Amino acid sequence: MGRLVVVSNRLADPRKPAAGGLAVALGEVLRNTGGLWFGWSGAIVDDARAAEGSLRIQQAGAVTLATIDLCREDHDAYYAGYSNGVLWPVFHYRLDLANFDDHDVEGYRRVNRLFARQLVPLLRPDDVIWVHDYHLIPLAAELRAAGCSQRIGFFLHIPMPPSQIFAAIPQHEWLTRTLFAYDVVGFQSRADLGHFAGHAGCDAVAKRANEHRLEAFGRRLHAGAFPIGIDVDEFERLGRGKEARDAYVTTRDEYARRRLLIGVDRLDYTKGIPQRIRAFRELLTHHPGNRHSATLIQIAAPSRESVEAYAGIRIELERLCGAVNGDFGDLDWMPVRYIHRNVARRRLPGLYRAARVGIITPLRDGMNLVAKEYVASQDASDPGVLVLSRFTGAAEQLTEALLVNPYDIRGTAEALQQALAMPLAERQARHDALLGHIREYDVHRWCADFLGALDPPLAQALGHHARERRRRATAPPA
Ligand code: ADQ
Repeated sequence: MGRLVVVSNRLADPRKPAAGGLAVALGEVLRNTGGLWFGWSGAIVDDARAAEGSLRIQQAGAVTLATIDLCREDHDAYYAGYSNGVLWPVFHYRLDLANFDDHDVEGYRRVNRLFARQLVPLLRPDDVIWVHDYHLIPLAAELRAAGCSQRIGFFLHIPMPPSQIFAAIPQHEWLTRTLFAYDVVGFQSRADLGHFAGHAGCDAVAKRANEHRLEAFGRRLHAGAFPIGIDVDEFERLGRGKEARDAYVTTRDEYARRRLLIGVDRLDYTKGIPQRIRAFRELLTHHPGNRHSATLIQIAAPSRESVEAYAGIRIELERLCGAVNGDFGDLDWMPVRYIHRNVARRRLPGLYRAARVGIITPLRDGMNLVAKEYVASQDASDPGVLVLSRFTGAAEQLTEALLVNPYDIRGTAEALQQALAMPLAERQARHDALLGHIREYDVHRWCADFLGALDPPLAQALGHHARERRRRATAPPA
């Protein structure tokens, strides 16, 4: 069995629970292959020469973590500039927020080349390389230029926009060409896959051998939809833990006379948080029976505060929440609790469980794992209702949620009313179906399916490990 090498912009120590399901799942595969995880350390150093000599290798159990630093100029152009100032907005259909600057794309190329240069000496001939997300689209092309012939896969965590939007990026032809240096390219949804196949047809004049095989630039590519999931077992375990139970009891008792709605996001303009607050306001306006009762807890973790397009959203949100509380609140009832902070992962299941409605309404989202975490945290005998934007990758699977158009404020408010009034039997039936999808497409299935497409022998061996793990977990004590 070959060794798995994961490359992503940032790393998470897979031993720490705060790392989340993705790191836990990748950590498990990496542990089983004695794998390597390579990425940026998060540190910014003064000059390029210091960055060049900054490779640090650490052992986290059986997993090797290798990181490099970036110099200020590269960081600003690669991370804040091209990745989060061009690719993130355009891939989320926000051409109005994209800041096309030739200077940034040079930095993006430089850092991808630096990643390749630093990674190559660490590679073994039978390694299988899995690259993650929009920061590293051209990495395989750089690795190939450096002589790598290993299997290389790429997974895009964010949406793939339709060709007419993607083509607005001045370097779209180059980006498409570099994607053909991979052996497998994975997307979150069938819609994303369709957009990519359509675009490759235009840009690369790719031939489509079958549903998943594209040919261009003398290379063959397997393109597929691999919807990411959560580690349901891990999340249920967290839910049984002390911190989650405390969070549940405290929240339930504090809001005993209220009906809670919850939103949990990074504070990002793609997450539709202002529209959500407006929809909640509309609910209170048109369904006054909810006043003194419905309470929205909106947790929005600080995110990418150095990127220009993020500056306004915090102020807008504070203003909107303040206006709802000022116009509708009373001495004993505050309609919106807005918390601009990260909540400890161990407490999240308790908060989700205490809320009658999970309101997840991004304007555009690759998948959205909060929606899945909300469902997995519910009490099956008295579950809450998921109100989900139809513009998330999750909506392709979670069709038993109340699907809404987040731009339609009145329509979203009506869905909130429907959720708050939903009879128990309907809540149970919907929850049961949703949990079924979430279990079937969990993060382990995502890993296994992607690696199955990239390197079948590796996936087979890992499948064996996973079966063993499940057998040991369910076996009665000797
Ligand atoms: P994100 O945009 O970060 O990820 P999402 O999938 O919603 O979005 O959340 C990822 C994780 O962050 C979840 O486990 C969630 O619990 C946690 N999180 C979010 N807000 C939090 C908060 N305020 N406090 C504590 N934890 C919080 C990108 C894509 C998504 C895709 C993921 C995975 O944008 O579409 O689902 O990658 O592929």
